[in-house]
Amino acid sequence: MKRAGNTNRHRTGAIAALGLCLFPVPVAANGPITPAPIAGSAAYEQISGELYDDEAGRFRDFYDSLSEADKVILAEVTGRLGEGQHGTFVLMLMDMDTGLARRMLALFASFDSAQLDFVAGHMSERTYEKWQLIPELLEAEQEATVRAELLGEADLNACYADDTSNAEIADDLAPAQAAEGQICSEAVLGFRGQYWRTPYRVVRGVHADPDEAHWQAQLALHGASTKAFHSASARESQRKQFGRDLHDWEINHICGAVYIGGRFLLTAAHCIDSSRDAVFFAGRRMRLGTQRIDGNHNLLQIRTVLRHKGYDSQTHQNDIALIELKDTPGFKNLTEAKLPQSSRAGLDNGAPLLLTGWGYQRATESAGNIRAQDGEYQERAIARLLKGSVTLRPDPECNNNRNFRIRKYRLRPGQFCAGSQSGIDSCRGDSGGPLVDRSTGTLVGLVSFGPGCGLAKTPGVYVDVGYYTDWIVRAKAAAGRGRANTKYLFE
Ligand code: 4AZ
Repeated sequence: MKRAGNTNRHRTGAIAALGLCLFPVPVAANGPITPAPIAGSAAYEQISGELYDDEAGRFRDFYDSLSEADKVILAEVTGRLGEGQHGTFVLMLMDMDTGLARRMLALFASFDSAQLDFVAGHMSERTYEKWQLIPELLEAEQEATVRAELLGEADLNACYADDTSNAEIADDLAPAQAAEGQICSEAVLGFRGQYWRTPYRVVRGVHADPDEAHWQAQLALHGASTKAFHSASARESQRKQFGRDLHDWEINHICGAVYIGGRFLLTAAHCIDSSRDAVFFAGRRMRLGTQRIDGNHNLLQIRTVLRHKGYDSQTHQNDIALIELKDTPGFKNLTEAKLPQSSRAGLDNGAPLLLTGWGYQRATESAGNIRAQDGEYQERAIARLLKGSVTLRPDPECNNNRNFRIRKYRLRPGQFCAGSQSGIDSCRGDSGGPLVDRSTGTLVGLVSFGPGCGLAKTPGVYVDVGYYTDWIVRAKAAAGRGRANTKYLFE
């Protein structure tokens, strides 16, 4: 019988530790007694059944050395693993240094049953090689850190993979947030990259440099009128959807947006919900001049919104809205994106474009599906802005693309598609955000929709901002004439 992924499991020197007693053994007057494994103990039988004879002998000694509490934990963990993995789990423990094995069991003992379901559930989807990343992390980090990483609750942005200074964006952050900018340990990076496979962002993007894309803005929920999104029942459904409790700042993320100068921004029409004006204006803010969304910094009030009257939620045509702020923003790290003069900013197919956003990061067949293609949960949003490079694609490439055709998607006037060979793509939560021609700082597109995200050879669909040049000019003029705290449809 082949055990699930148990190659390379013997590490030199590790087995020698087994001769030692791992845990206190009850001592009787006439010397140590070794209690036999609980007769009929389902876990013990199950584990032994997956071991070769020599391993089963070692396991018996190991099991005898465990405290009753540790036996319970061992049963709790292995009971949640898959067939063939029970034996592998104890082999991993037995191959470890005794102190580390004790810490492993203590770590698992610290989880409640829902957390154990989560952690063991993910382990059961992974092979022994991936499990090895857990003790490696435990050797390098405090238990609290390992807990957070295993539970998928770690703040992915509390430390960074590179050593680039975060000084520019740190200016805009509360001191507590600015102080977080540390470099991740190798163990943490290895764990995230190999166990969670989350080095890719936007979909397959990387963190934006601190000095770029300063036109990027965010439409966020804010304040008391957003309470419904934070209620116990909302949290419960978020837990079901995302597999964990979300941070408030993640819940508050709605969409991307682009600063175009003065008091104005553009976003996607589908980002503007139909809530009553009083609710909308009290509970929405624009965040500008920062690449981080995990805090209450850089939030400005909205004065009016002009949503394109021709927006069609079926075809996604005219997916554009103009946002007017109450005040002109004065942030240091703010650059306006230039508006294009013509359709597609006059660029040829193949032109490279800079995509940025805080949205979903995993490839998925449907952006409405919280589970990614690999079965993992999506992160609802990422705290620090991500970027990727895509190129402008010819229309027929998308109209003939299988993933477009099976969904009956066709490009309409005012839309274009853009993608990358390596599968860099926008996804849910990036909507309304920019595609910019880096060489000129010209806004070319707004993230709109697409067939899934990051699917092989499948571009995403963008609003052709140049197609709406006239609409934007007229909308800006009309916004000034509109009443404050009012959303308008504008043709
Ligand atoms: C969305 O749901 C979405 N891959 C945005 C962009 C893309 C797909 C979906 C493009 O907001």
